[in-house]
Amino acid sequence: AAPGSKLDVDAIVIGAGFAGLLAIYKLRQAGLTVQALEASDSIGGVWNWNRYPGARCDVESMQYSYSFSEELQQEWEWSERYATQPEILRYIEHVADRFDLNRHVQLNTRVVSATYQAHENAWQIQTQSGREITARFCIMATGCLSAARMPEFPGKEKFKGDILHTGHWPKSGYDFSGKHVAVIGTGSSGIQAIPMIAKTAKSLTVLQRTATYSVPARNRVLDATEKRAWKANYAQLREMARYAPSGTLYEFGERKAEETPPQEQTAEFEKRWAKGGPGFLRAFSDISSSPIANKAAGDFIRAKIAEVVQDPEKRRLLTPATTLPVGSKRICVDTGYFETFNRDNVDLIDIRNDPIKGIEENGLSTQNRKFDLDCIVFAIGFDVIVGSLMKIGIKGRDGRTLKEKWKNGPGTYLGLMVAGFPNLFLVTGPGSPSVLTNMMVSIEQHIEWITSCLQTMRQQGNNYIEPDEAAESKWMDDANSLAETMPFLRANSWYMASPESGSSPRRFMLYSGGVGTYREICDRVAEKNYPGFNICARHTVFDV
Ligand code: NA7
Repeated sequence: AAPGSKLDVDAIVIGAGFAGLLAIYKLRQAGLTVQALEASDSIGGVWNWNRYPGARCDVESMQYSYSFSEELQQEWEWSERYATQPEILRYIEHVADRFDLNRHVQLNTRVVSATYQAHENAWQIQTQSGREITARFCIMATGCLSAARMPEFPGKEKFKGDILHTGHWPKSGYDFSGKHVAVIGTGSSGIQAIPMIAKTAKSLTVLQRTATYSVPARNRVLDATEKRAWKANYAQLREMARYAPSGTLYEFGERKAEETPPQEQTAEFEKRWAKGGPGFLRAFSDISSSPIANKAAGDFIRAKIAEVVQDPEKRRLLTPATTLPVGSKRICVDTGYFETFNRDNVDLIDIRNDPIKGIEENGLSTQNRKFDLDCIVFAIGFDVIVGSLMKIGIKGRDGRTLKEKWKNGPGTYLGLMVAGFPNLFLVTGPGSPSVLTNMMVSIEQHIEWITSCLQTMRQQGNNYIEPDEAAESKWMDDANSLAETMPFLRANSWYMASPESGSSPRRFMLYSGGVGTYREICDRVAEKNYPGFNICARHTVFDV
């Protein structure tokens, strides 16, 4: 900590995934002392927990990596277009070693509470083992898709077989061979795991609540020429990505689908389908803004599913409803997902109409059927965006918890800070572009902004920062109004704060104006000396 301070460190970072490790690197570079606390026995965050078969990133590997070191980005060799979980984890470990970050990380340390102490102007962090650490600043690098959701299915404890969650996969792996397996959930994780599990399991029963849009990944080995082309222009391409709508570079279609003749529309969609990846949604400039264009994209995917899936009933069930806009839920990217349902050992159950009744000793029952199982895989997702924050008892300036403060929905200023919670920074939290973006680009933007803010404060002799209630309310209202203008964001999805995530009424949780515009807003706030924030110097018992 600063000379003369009795605090343990200047900044505590909670979590040692991509965000936490970058926070260590940047804050240390800025001259702050840092301690990161990580609940797991290894670093990597979601890439440490999500070890299920088929787990890979759906942002291309050349774009899903750190940009802070030119040497790093030149030297690291990604092997495939979309990196697998083990390769991403190897990358994270390489970065941690190369930049000597591990010595700032304490593993096996779950934080149970973080309490702001006004008389010390510091955060007191308590770990599960009872240790207390004090720091002036606290950075919540806890992830936005990291708190594995596990609703109570009646009878779960009676099950004699194995229960797995994609977001909390055993490090030792799991052998499905010869087993009767059920997978619950068909989001990105389910869609990646299902084709892999089907290859070895004796039988696989997929329990689907909502049919999902998915585009083929067309994953492949990255060839040397392609990598060279990226690397020759890396700095420039990264800069473009920083201002791209979602922080990922695609071939952005400039025409509107609404103004394109049907045959040309289909040709463009075909081209994108053949290329693979979420760039499909960038075929035309109006897919997210025009219901007609959006339906054209949806119809194209529906027709592709119809071409692949042979069984008429499975085909019907796997076809996303025309009332569900494409992109209202994060689009899935798959390898042979729909084809998997042509296998003899794979069955599909519609749990929207035949809901799960309960789990028993030997399997699972829906209202109408019973399944004998050796293993149940929950691919049901996460308590998104706020989940990992809610797991920690965070108590602010007035002794109020973050849970109480957010009981009618989460609120932040710029997605970065919360009124009543001084010196506490969020990364990819509510009110930020977060899961609408390439997470690496968002993480780098947040951490750079926070670091520069703390440096400025230090230069000005300040040690206290808190956003105004008014700035916070306006930010969240504006974010919600912005989302209301985008039809595809009005559909039900985990982009919405719902009563389950503490919000009543339902509200849009994120900033949807694009990562580039968001960056410009944040930069402008910094340039103007932080309007909307109260920044000052507090003299405390801890300072000499
Ligand atoms: P998602 O995208 O939240 O998907 C969860 C899936 O599980 C989805 O199909 C849900 O159906 C289903 N689900 C959720 N709760 C239940 C219950 N209680 N019963 C039955 N089915 C349920 O999570 P993923 O892990 O796949 O992906 C999350 C992100 O992580 C992904 O976008 C990547 O960026 C990484 P629903 O659609 O809600 O009806």
